[in-house]
Parts: sequence; structure tokens; C-alpha cells
Amino acid sequence: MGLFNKTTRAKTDDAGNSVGFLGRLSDRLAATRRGLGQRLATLIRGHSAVDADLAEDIEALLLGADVGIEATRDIIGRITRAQARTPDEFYAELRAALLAIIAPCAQPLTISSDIRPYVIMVAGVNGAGKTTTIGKLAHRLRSEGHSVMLAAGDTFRAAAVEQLQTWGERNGVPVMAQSTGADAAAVAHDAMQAATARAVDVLIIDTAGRLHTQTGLMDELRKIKRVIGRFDANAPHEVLLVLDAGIGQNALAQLAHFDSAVGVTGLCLTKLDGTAKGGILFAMAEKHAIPIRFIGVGEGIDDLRVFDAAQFVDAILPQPE
Ligand SMILES: Nc1nc2c(ncn2[C@@H]2O[C@H](COP(=O)(O)OP(=O)(O)OP(=O)(O)O)[C@@H](O)[C@H]2O)c(=O)[nH]1
Ligand SMILES: [Mg+2]
Repeated sequence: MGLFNKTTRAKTDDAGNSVGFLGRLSDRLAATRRGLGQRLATLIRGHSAVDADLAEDIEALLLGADVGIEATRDIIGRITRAQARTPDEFYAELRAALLAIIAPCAQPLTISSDIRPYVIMVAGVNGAGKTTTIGKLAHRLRSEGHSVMLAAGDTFRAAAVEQLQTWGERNGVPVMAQSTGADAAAVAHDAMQAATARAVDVLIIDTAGRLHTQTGLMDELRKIKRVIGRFDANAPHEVLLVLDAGIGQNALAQLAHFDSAVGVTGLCLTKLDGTAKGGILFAMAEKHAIPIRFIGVGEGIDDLRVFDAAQFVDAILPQPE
């Protein structure tokens, strides 16, 4: 089956992810792969003819895996129009349809060397994975040769500062912090000053988890952004929203809320290793043209991957037997 021909792997791929990434990624995405990909494959292979029944079954599966109504309609429309004659052709159309939806969102974060410090403000609800993502991102940026500074803008939750400091130590990067209860915007201000004085390449600002209903905390986020903007009108250069992929359709509402408050420029979908709801990426991509920068596939320092649409689709759809 030509469709499944394995391509030779380079040491690193275009997305900068390391050797053997595809194999490991499919392991990490095993829950979504089992819940969505494998069932799709079984369905298609179990039908000798490509007919309306098959399309209906696939539709139900996609909806059940959090792909969302619009994206599901899109996929079904495309594979129906294609008039595939064999299950293999049908499968190829399905893969192409999935890819077409998420490919436009695969826009990696590029750190411009003309901007110093390049400022990344990280936001999201409680427990989404912000601080962990920052730890992993610092590691990635360091390994790419950038100097990095972290700012402990979560002054709300006890132990949040220590958590970030631990990541700072693991990565050998400085962490600007004040005590719990301090003004988060003041932390951001000091960090901007220090990063500028030390000519640091990238400053990543952690923030406290918050819900859109907590207006005081949403105002605080706006204030942090304003303070950063006083140093550089284009900063923060990236407002990275961290979303727990396991929450399903709720992620769409979170994006809308944070976007209207602070203007989200990129996404990181975390905890894809522990959920069968990986289909949410398709729903997200169909609804919002916001770049998906990274995916989080574990708690370890190497478990942040640059989002690559084809790798993602291939990791959740089964490989050849
Ligand atoms: N399995 C898995 N766990 C993750 C991932 N990212 C984060 N976590 C875990 O999720 C939990 C919450 O992560 P944090 O980084 O503290 O989340 P946060 O958004 O900073 O939380 P608050 O600061 O309390 O709002 C921790 O136990 C992390 O280890 C991931 O990609 N996969
Ligand atoms: Mg945190």
C-alpha cells in the first residue's frame, strides 16, 4: 500500500523534533489513537463497500471523539464527494481531510533574532499546564542556543514561585521572582528591566491560572500585558494560551475568553498523552485560525513537541499492519 510507505527518517525533522519522533508520538497519543484512529480504521476495513452507512458511522465516531460538528461535517463532506471506490482510497481521503483541517494551524513559534528580549506571556486556566510548559519550552529554547529568563508572574498560588524556580534550576536559567501576594505586573516590570539589561534573548512570563469569570484576575492579566508593552510596543511578542486537551469542547470557550481579554497569538495543547479527546485539535483548527505552536505529551522536560500537522495525523491514525 503506497499510502503507508514509510519515509526515511532524518536526524531531526522539519519541525525540529528529534529522531524517531513519529514512533514515540504515536505511543504518547495512544489513547486518541485507540479511541479515534483505530476505530476509524476498523470501521473502514470492515466495510466492503463505501456507502452512506459507512459515512454515518464515521460521523458518529468523529463527533464522539470531540472533533466537533463543523470539522466533522467538513470531513464527511470531503470524503463523500471524493467517491472513493475502495476502503484504501477512502482511508486516504480521510487522512487528507483531517490534514487539511489542521495544516493551516501548524505555524511554529519563531524567535526573531532582531528582537531582544523576545517576550512570551503564558496564560490559561488553573492547572492547564502553564508552568510545566514553560519549563519544557525553556529547555527547548536553550537547546536551540537562546538565552532564556523566566518571570514568576503567578504570585497568587502558594508554591507557584518555587515550582517555576525548580524549572529554572533544571534548565540553568535565571528566574525573576517576588514573594506570593506581590503585584504580578511589578514582577513583569522588573523582569523586563532585567532581561533588557542582560540582553537576554527570550523572556517567558508565567501567570496565575484564572477563569474568565474572575474579572479581577483577568484585569491583572491585561495589566501585565500593558506593563510589558511600555518597554516595547510590540511586546509581548507571543501570548501563548495553554489549554488542557482533555477538557474537550470547553477548550474552545477558553480560547474565546482569553483571546478577547489579551489577544492570544498561539496555543499549546497539553496532556495529549493522557486523553482520548485529541480530536479537539480539529475542532479548534476548524473554528479558529490561531496557530497551534506546541503540544504537550507528558510531564518530562522533553515532552513538548512543535506541532506538526502531518505527524499528528499519522500518529493518531494506525500505521500499516
Ligand atoms: N501527562 C501530562 N501532564 C502534564 C502535561 N503538562 C502539564 N502536566 C501536569 O499537569 C499538572 C499541572 O501543571 P502545571 O504546569 O502546574 O499547570 P499550571 O497551568 O501552571 O497550573 P496553575 O499554575 O495552578 O494554574 C502537573 O501535575 C503537570 O505535571 C502534559 O503534557 N502531560
Ligand atoms: Mg502554574
